[in-house]
Amino acid sequence: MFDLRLPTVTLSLEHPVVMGVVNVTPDSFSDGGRFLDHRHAIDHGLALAAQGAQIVDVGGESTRSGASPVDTNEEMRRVTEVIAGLAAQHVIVSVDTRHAVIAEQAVQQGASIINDVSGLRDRAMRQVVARYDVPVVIMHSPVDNPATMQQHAHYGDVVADVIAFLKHQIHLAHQDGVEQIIIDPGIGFGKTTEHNLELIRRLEEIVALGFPVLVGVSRKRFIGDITRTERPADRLAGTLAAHLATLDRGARLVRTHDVADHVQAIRMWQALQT
Ligand code: HH2
Repeated sequence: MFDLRLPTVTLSLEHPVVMGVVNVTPDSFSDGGRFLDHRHAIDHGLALAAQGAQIVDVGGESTRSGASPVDTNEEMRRVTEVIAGLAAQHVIVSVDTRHAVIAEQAVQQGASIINDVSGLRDRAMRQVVARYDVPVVIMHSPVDNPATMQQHAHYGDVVADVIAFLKHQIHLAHQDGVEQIIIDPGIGFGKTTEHNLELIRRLEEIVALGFPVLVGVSRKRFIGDITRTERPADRLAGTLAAHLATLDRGARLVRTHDVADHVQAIRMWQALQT
């Protein structure tokens, strides 16, 4: 059974864990601009925790394809106070960042998990994770900068390629002393609709690597494509169907904007497990 050893508590992954999303950005694809105000972002994070999010993921840079990169000072300004405010209320916070300086500052402010959508490519990031001994999410993306990722949606066998990447990054992480690793196939990151479906269909192959698996499909474009739903906020039903399929295949954590609905669906899903 997996447990995450966090600086203040141990988080069990025996039952599925819901990670709620707070994007402190003007341009995130589904909630951009809603939580730029720090007080508002903290209140939203507290509301997600009250709804049953066991982790609140705070990000200051949109990873949307084509999003403009954010200067690290600006990213720092966006997330620091929000992380500190949530941690002060005993919320377990992960920081969604590709930058070692932000990760370090975030951990000092009370974040207890680092969520790196560039898959720990940066050695400085691996060193921060090792130094503070916090769990890290290693997510697959074909390139470290999401701005250009859709130009790199080319794979032989997408599942095999994602597994090869994850294995390599796990190896580098271990070499640098990183101990607690969560892996993530990076749904929507440099992938077509068919790639995303294939990764979910064959998620067991990723689960078989032996690390807890996190999946985040929340409101993403491929759900819009499959269900013909244009507005991201209208994609909850499709999101839930996909997330429950990932739990069936062994995922331990799901990352979502819609926490209350996920908590309800997962309770039902759990009652049906034998
Ligand atoms: N997806 C997004 C951002 N961070 N982290 C992990 N580990 N896995 C994911 O699938 C993932 C992630 C993209 O979603 P969102 O935060 O809603 O949008 P944006 O990047 O535009 O802020």
